[in-house]
Amino acid sequence: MITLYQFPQFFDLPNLSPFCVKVECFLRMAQLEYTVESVADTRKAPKGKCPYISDNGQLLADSEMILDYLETQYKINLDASLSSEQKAYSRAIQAMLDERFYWTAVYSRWVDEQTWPQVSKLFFGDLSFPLNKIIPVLAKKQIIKQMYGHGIGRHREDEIYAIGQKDIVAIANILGDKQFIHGDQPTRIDACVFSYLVNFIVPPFSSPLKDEVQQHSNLIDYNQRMMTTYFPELCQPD
Ligand SMILES: N[C@@H](CCC(=O)N[C@@H](CS)C(=O)NCC(=O)O)C(=O)O
Repeated sequence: MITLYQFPQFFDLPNLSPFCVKVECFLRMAQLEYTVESVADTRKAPKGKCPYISDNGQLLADSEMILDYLETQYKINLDASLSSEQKAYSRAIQAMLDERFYWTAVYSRWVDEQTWPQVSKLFFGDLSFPLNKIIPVLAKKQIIKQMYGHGIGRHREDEIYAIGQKDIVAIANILGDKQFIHGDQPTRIDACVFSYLVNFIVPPFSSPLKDEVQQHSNLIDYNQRMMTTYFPELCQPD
């Protein structure tokens, strides 16, 4: 049995971590059975991050490596109908989102002074004094350090948001009027694209990135399509 280790769930959102949403969405797309274990502290995770899975006594970390493993182990191929060129587009989209766009999203939650008080309360509000004063400051410092190491943290706020907004426009243009990224059928990359969009559409955190997503009706419709198909239990009744 597969166990997915991911952060606790908030709002009507599969998860606040896009990487966790990607893996859970893929498990559902592939119709694999799994259970979820909630993780609040990633220090014991195999690579110090979420998500990770256990399967047949093996621990596996990193969303892309987990998907690769599941494809091999369970003979899943959601990309069977794709050409080599389409598979290459998928890889380029995934790299854009996971390796760069992700950090603009992190900025919008952890650094932007408009959103940080809400995020801090959500993540650390239950801690007792003085931990509720110390831990958020240390965690935020750590994130700022990671963003500086990545390079994105060296830009001004308006520059960071401009990068994120251009990435959102690129995704909206790639999707166009198709149902899914590669046409009428969902493929592996849809788990990744959805994981980011849903993380702007559902949580009540305002940011220029959320505003940008909301300007593209095709992205909103796509998100709704993915939600009703794969996470119907989180959809509000009309
Ligand atoms: N490359 C990893 C990235 C996972 C990742 O960055 N997870 C973040 C949450 S979105 C995390 O666990 N951060 C906790 C930490 O860095 O201590 C993947 O694809 O799974």
